[in-house]
Amino acid sequence: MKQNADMLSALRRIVGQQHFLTDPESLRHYGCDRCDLFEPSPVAVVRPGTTDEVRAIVLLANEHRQALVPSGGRTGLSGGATASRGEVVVSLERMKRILDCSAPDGTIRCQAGVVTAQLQEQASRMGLYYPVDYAATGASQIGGNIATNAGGNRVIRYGMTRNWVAALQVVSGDGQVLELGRGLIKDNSGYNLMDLFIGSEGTLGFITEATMRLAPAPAEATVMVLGLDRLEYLLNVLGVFRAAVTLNAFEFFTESALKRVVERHRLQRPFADRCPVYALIEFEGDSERDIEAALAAYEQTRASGWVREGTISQSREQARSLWRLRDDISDTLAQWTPYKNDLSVPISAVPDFLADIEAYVAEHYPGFEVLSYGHIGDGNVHLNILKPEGMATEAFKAHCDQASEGIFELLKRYRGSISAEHGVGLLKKPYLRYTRSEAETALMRTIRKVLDPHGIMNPGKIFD
Ligand code: 2HG
Ligand code: ZN
Repeated sequence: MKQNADMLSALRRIVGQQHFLTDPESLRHYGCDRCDLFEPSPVAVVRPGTTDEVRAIVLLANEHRQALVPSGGRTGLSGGATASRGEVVVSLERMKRILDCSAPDGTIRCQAGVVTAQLQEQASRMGLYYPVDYAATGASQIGGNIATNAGGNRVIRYGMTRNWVAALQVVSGDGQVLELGRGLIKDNSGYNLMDLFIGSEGTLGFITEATMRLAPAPAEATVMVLGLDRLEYLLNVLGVFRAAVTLNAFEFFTESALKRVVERHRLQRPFADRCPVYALIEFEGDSERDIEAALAAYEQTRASGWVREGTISQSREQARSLWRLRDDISDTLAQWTPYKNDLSVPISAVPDFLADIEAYVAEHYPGFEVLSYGHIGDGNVHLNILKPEGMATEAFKAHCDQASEGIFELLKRYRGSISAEHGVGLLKKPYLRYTRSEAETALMRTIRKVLDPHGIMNPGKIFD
């Protein structure tokens, strides 16, 4: 007990009284991410202001074998930033300075606590573009984006966060400050250690600074929402549009998801017709020629019987409103404590996979409301199971955990992933074996041990 008290006072000295928090409200607030299925119970929260302070925290934690949970915007959905076992939460939110902008290199160097939207705004002030985009960019932080290799809405065009990281400064679990990558386009001088930290979910160390690459600013975008009768038609529609326009995004959602979003936010439906499935398409360009090409594609999908109805944005404002129908789904569903599956399969397998999932869900979730939506253009489906009213969270989770095994068996057949973009965290840890072999997990364990010999970095996340 004394040792614990000594450790806590030493932590307080490192960050200063003001940034050492133990009040119940802060412990709750910083103790979890957007996955509601685990109870937060950290012992303290610290908010370092410099890399040196982060390093001092790591050294102290090693000495006392104290578990640390790195904390960014906590918008994650797999419990990766949850502290449920007496950990110390280390929030990077004070480290939010943009350090350097280089137009010739097309990069921004910033601290880990910079909010994604702030990075996007800075890029646009430079006449450039940071393309990783999703509903939570107003709250998520760059360090967290990198630690979870965030994806989102425009992956079919721009790829995941990994593609945009040019260099990192990290404090590894054994307390070394490492500068990884030099921001060079070409650098074949040995193993890429930087890449190891991308998607490592805080298990190898703290990301304290990042140099992010930027893309050329794209032309204005146009958005369409189409109504379909069957999930299986989505891929046919994707094929037609991919050939006709430059796609930025190809998303889908079901009527059950749309209905809840429209009711909750009093949004306008895209058109009067209710269809079982909708596709949201964003393509680059808004010239007459671009629109003509998109409308020709639309006519083709209608003539083929794949699309019943559609609408197209005629202003930035309209494009934004259509995006809300998709982007507001996750937030809308939060009130039902959803159990989330974030699945991906090869694009070619999407139609068969969706049909199998539909049948599986009908059989194994009778009486549950199951909604699907996501980034179907890159093979990613977000399957959300809503908790029935009155059912205890534990019982609900247990049922879903059990039913998930069957979904993952299906996934395995398609060589898919149990976590497309949300990470493994606590939620998907029991299922890692469906995606990673024993040999791979053993190797990951060895790497973790080298960088974090005393197991202080986010223990219990990804694998034990
Ligand atoms: C999205 O695409 C996010 O909206 C959240 O990845 C997905 O809540 C979800 O299941
Ligand atoms: Zn998503």
